[in-house]
Amino acid sequence: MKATAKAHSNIALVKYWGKRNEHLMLPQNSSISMTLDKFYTITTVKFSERLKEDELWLNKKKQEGKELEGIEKPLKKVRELAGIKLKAKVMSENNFPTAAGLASSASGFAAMALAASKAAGLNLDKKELSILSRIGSGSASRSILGGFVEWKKGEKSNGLDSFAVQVADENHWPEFRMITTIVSSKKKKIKSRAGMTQTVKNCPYYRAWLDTIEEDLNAVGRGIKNKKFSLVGRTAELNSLKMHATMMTTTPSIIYWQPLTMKVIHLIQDLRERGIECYFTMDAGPNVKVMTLKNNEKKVLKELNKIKGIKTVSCKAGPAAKIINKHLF
Ligand code: 2P0
Repeated sequence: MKATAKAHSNIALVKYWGKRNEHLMLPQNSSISMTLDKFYTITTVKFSERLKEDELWLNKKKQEGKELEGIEKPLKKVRELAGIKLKAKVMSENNFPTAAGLASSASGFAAMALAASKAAGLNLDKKELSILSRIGSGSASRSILGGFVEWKKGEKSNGLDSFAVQVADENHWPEFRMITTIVSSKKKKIKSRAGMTQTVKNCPYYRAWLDTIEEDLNAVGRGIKNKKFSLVGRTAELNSLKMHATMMTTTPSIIYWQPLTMKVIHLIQDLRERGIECYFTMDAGPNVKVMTLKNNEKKVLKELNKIKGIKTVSCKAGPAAKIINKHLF
């Protein structure tokens, strides 16, 4: 009863920020993301009679406490669906820094949902996998699918209509680039989950954030389908700034930006003024992601790489989560 899955990370163009149900991980708003080809997690799950407790190994280190607790909900769901009581050993490896605003929980929980369900003998469809991943981490619901993806927030209180659907596959827009800049790979002090709770509870502008979401979803969804780069880039950049504005104005205030973050942001604005079209987006961390098209990729990378202390990785739209044959143990 062992299976291994590979799932890619994703970056949101319209961000998920805030939950309406923290237990079921139901979001306040729908979101749209791009699955990334270069960043992924590989996870092997084995159910065995020999295990007394569930075990989690992350990047070769055994995990306890909160990290271990985090996998209990999705594992419980898999056991329920498969009608088994066996404990599981979960081993997971990322090819990128964990907890640095590069959405390791997205690829991690998507890979785990797929591997665990397969190891338990289940054959879940994309919708069921997306819901199972969501129970582990909201953004993981989007990493089940490749290309450009919308996580529909749903209306039901049981969460059965809160899952991701594909907007366009990974071959739809081969010119689109998402350049990740890593300005810091330190673990962040405030995790997304706590940041969201704090924002929903204490930010005076949270309602205003929600009021602009539908418009952003429409613009980005339409922009992706029709390959309107300016529309997608402009809307995604502003959406990210609006999300950060809610973080900054909650109590206590959450400011993820570092001096290098500002340098990248100003460079992007400067490049735009010089006619090189590019836009930025940021998640719950100091790293900036830069959207551009293939014809400007080299120029943008060259300018970004002049900034001392940052690393860049240029990504295209990546594939859906899948089962692979090479196990981690
Ligand atoms: C996103 N983020 O849409 C947003 C933008 C961070 C900023 O999804 O509590 O790790 O596990 O559901 O999915 C990161 O939050 O939070 C995230 P949980 P998650 O990508």
